[in-house]
Amino acid sequence: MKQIYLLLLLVFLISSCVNSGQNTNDNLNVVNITTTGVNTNADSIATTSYIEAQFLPVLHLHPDDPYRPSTVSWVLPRAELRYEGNSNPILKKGEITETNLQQQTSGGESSGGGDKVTKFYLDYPDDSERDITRRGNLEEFSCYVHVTRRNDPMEIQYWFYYPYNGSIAPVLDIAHEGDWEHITVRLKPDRSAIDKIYYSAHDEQHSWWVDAAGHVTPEGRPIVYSAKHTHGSYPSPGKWNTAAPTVQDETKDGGPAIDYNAQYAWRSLDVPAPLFDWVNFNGHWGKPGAFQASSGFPGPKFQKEWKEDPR
Ligand SMILES: [Ca+2]
Repeated sequence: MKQIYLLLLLVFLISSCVNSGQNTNDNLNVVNITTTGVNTNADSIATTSYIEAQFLPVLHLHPDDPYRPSTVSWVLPRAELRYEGNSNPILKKGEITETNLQQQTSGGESSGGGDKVTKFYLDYPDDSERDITRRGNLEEFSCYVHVTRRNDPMEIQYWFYYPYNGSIAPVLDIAHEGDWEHITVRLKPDRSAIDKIYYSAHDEQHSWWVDAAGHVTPEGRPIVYSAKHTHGSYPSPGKWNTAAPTVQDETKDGGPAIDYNAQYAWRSLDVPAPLFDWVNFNGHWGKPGAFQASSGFPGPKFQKEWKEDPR
């Protein structure tokens, strides 16, 4: 059976590429993973990758949302790295790489590692490309995978990266750059199918564990609806209350749908590899706003759900 897993993994790795085929560095990186042989848990990387690949989501985007997802590798060269209070960027547009993003120092802080969110932040310069960057790129996208629980039961997160979160609030502007969203699947004890899906929308009061029945594809993969502008994850089309009394999220059929399995567009964040060094970036993925909801979010590893979703 192990040989089958390894063979399947090899097939995945050979065919793994961001769907435009432009991201050759990612491909090289993934191939390297197979040779490191890192095994930090009871399951081998091959086994874990095999399981992760069984439950890749299908993401339904809102037909009227101008702000689409993309990949980290597409966005980083379009951004600059700044530190709150400094007038000059730490790294200018075109200088950021997946590795150097988390190797900078300023204000007595390092931009990588630890468990504290720092004052570093990514910003899209105010030039002719900013609006293009904010709108994402459906030609190049990926979801990022992280195992939060190995056993009893196994839980796997699938993270989506959107360069920009539009505003839905009529009064309070919650638009911000750097929008990270996720779902989590809880597998049945034999790991053959999904038991429940955690749809993370906004706060814990507006995020839910939902029985998988009715919310999976015929192959048993999770179906996710992304809300217009906010990109909160929901189980179906509709309107959804938020923490703000008169403000609702909306999900809708009729927009583009991303099948992350069909596109072979996914990456594990749990395997050490240079082109995923960015996961250790401890700053914000967008510039600070007037308040938390209007500021760029920290990356997945620096959000509290990274350790475990509410249960
Ligand atoms: Ca959001």
